[in-house]
Amino acid sequence: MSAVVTSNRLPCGSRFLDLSRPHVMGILNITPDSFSDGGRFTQRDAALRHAAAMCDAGATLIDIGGESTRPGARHVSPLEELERVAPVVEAVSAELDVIISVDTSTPAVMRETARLGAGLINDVRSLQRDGALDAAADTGLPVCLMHMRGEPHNMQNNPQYPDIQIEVRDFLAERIEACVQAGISAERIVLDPGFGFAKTLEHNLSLFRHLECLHEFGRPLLVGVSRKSMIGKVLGNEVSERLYGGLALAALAVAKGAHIIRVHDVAETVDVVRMIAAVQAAE
Ligand code: 9MG
Repeated sequence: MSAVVTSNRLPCGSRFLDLSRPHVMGILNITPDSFSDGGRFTQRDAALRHAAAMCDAGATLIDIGGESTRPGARHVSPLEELERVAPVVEAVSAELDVIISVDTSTPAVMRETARLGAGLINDVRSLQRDGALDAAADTGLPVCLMHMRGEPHNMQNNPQYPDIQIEVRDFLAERIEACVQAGISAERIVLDPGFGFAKTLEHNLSLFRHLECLHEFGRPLLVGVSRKSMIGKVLGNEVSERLYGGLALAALAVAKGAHIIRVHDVAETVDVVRMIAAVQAAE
């Protein structure tokens, strides 16, 4: 059982997300070197195969992104982002029974992918780009609002807050209010503290420890920590060695009432989430 939200059904375009249990969201990054050095169709087909494998492994959402949010990533124009993401959204929507989340801050990408079958907008910039609030409102889709200060290229330049819990809570409250003013009802909002975005290790650990505080908004929580540096900093390991650390955090997040866990390693995380859900459902 996940933490209390106002309704147990989140409408996501033509599908619903059942919030009475936790879900795993598989990550599908579409960058030129993600899948192959072949042509556009080759890349689309490889992306579709990867999405299908994640669905088979138990993902109920697939997060498709064409603009990397890693520090130092190259800026991608709206057209380039759309050319990366749109064919994959279209193919996944046609072929797979899954909720498509689009990882974007770009209004044109929100509008076009909604038309092609996306069910959720996942914006790490919380709809702060010009035109993003209106675009998201027009799609009618739910939106994931995430805490971040600055931009991915400078967000890790010595982030400081008097109190990280208050910082994240006040930021999300302000973005919820901006959404409501723009015509996006609170019932369409998912919240995310933004692990690894403009935060030190201490910020990340403290936020995680007090994750329950975010239930005060009564909205579903999304947690993304898969393979992130907070795991590497604690365990002293490389990206390729962070599976167990990520599973520990996934388990903790679900135990603290998170509704959506965004991961690369879907099969392993689904086992963790299902096992916890079984215990939570017991008498
Ligand atoms: C796109 N992306 C990368 N990390 C993320 C996280 O932690 N949360 C969300 N919502 N999106 C993320």
